[in-house]
Amino acid sequence: KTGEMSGCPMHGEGGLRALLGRTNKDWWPDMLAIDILTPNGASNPLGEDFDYAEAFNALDYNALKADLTALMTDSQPWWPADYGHYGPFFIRMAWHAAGTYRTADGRGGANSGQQRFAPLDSWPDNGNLDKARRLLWPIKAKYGNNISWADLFILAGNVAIESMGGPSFGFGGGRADVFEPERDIYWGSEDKWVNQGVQTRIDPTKEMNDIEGPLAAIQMGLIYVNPEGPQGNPHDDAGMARDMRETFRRMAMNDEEVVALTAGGHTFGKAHGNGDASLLGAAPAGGDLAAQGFGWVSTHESGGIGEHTVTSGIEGAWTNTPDKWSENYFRLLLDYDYELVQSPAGANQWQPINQKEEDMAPAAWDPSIKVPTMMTTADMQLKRDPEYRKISERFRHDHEAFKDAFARAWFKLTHRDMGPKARYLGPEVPAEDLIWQDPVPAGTKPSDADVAAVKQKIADSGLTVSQLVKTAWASASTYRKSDHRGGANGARVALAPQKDWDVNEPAMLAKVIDTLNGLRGSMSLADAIVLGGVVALEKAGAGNVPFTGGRGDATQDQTDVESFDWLEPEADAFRNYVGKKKLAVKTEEMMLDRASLLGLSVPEMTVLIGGLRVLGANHGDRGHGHFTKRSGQLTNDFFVNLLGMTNVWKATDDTEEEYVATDRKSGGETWRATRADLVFGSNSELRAVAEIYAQKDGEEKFKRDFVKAWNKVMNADRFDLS
Ligand code: HEB
Repeated sequence: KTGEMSGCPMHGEGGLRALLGRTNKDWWPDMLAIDILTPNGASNPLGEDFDYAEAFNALDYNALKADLTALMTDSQPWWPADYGHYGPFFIRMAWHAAGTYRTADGRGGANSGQQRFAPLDSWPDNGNLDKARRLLWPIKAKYGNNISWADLFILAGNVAIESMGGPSFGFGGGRADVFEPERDIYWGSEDKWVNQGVQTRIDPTKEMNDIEGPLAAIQMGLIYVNPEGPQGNPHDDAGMARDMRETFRRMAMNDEEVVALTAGGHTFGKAHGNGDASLLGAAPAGGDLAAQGFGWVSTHESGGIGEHTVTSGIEGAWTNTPDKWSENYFRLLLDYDYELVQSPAGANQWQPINQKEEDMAPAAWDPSIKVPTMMTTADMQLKRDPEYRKISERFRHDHEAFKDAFARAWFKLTHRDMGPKARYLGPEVPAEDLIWQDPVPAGTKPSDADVAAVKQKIADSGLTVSQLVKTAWASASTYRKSDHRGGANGARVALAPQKDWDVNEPAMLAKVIDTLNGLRGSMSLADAIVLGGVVALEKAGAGNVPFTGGRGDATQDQTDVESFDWLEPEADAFRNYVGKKKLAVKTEEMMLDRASLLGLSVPEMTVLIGGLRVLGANHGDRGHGHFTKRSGQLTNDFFVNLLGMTNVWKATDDTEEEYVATDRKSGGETWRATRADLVFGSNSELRAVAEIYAQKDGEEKFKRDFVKAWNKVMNADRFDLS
């Protein structure tokens, strides 16, 4: 029902499925290819020296909040405020900015201001939020680099809630903007968006009754679910509740959080569908030059603004007091029976039967007119689904509990992708530690003497280079830059669930941890694990390897096991580990994915793979890619042996996961390899980098680069440094 999307979706077969699914070029073939000028994020006009934390700390925070508060009721003729208050609109903007987060890979979310770019700026579910961002522009312009768009979106949502009397749990700044669409995120492979025909990701008639990982929305172009019901069917209550549970679960929200967030959010504002959706023009990314980035421009007589706005196509407010925090959402939901009606735009929605005049909402454009309130099919599940209903009843009778649950869930929703609390900035950061922040107690920096002593003990402990390298890698490599979770700090590799992950070789890991615990003295286990890596690399001939101590150790109580389950790698090319589950993407694509989450460049990824192979870091000590006769020595043998013409490679079977090499002359077997090994010989770009390391003059560079990249991974989560 939303405005038609412009551009032509990919038709026919043969579209690139691969890691990235549909890209902006697929949706908008005419889109200007700015990216030819901006390899590797070089589009940032602020430059490398710009330190957002410093800029934010210099911000006049209270003045900004006061300006935002004033903006809420400063209605503009080009996009008039419903009820004279933009608050609800900004809440929806903030929630949609944050709501793209998915816990499977930590990508999406509000932390880089992605709502400004395609495809998100043009998703049907983000309809008309271009106007919300434009309303904020004078404030962004005024405060400049002291506030990022990404922070401004969330802060505007907070101020909106506060200015309408709603509860707040706090705000942490620190979301630095990027200046281009994130290219590493998979939004799905479908060739249709939600409004172009029915394609739902949970189809109960199909065997795979599950949304493809890592996605969290039910259809392309939606933040979560279809508000009208699964595939638009308003009568499928069970399906609607299932879709809500599953999509919210994928962003780490439980039943109580779903109820609190949805009810709290829909206490405010209205849905827009008073008109003909077919009159809407292209979404921003496909818009005419003259539209200047505005999308969904209507050819309706009034310009399709104010009274005639069409966004979702659903029409009406949820409560009789849509510009104030209140208890009315649950009261209206639970006290009335509802009947199915259609909005003027033809959308399915639910209307109270025999609604009393005082329970009706003021018309958004004229408070003297009373109109019936409504509920979407999704809202109706808070009453119809037995589990959601229990929570709704409880919240209705305990308003304080509802307020607290909403405030906390909103804070989590909007800060979930920011990583540890150490990254939060500003005067409104809540003191309380929250389990989803993965708290790690502050560590103490060990003295040089302690470091030297523990180093010696590790060297004498009998632990091998391979064991120490694998353990340090297991500890640090869970880090993902997408939501800043994971990493070596906290030593969670020694706790459930990580200690039991197959990829970590639990028995070997337990032995190493035990030994390190026995010799580390007052040094944290997290530091000792990383120091173990240093000892191993130096033993392997890496020269001096830097070490920065000061990590803390987390306890099991500080670790949300279920939420760490999501961090388990399904494959780890760096340890040549291919999980038991057959994946839809290729092993080498999984390698790119992990390298991208670790924030590695192509040379960094290449040098790490080559080095880890010869150090013997393979899972289960399998011999694949171990192209060396000097195991445990940090040499460039992997690259030398891979690029020479001595070997002829052949897949061992038609799964094409394992390859065997024979000597071109003798015909005897020489090496075995996985796809993650051979791709450095077959892909021309990776080969070009591998050549640099295989060259005679590349040996020293190889060692230097390896140590640097290794160190980067070990320190990836050290937000306490710098
Ligand atoms: Fe919401 C609005 C759906 C959740 C907040 N929503 C809305 C609409 C719809 C919806 C359809 C309308 C749009 C237009 O304008 O048309 N939601 C929905 C769903 C869900 C939700 C389906 C899931 C279940 N929300 C939510 C949350 C939040 C919210 C979570 C927060 C917290 N919303 C909101 C608001 C609004 C909305 C505030 C209003 C806006 C205005 O007023 O503008």
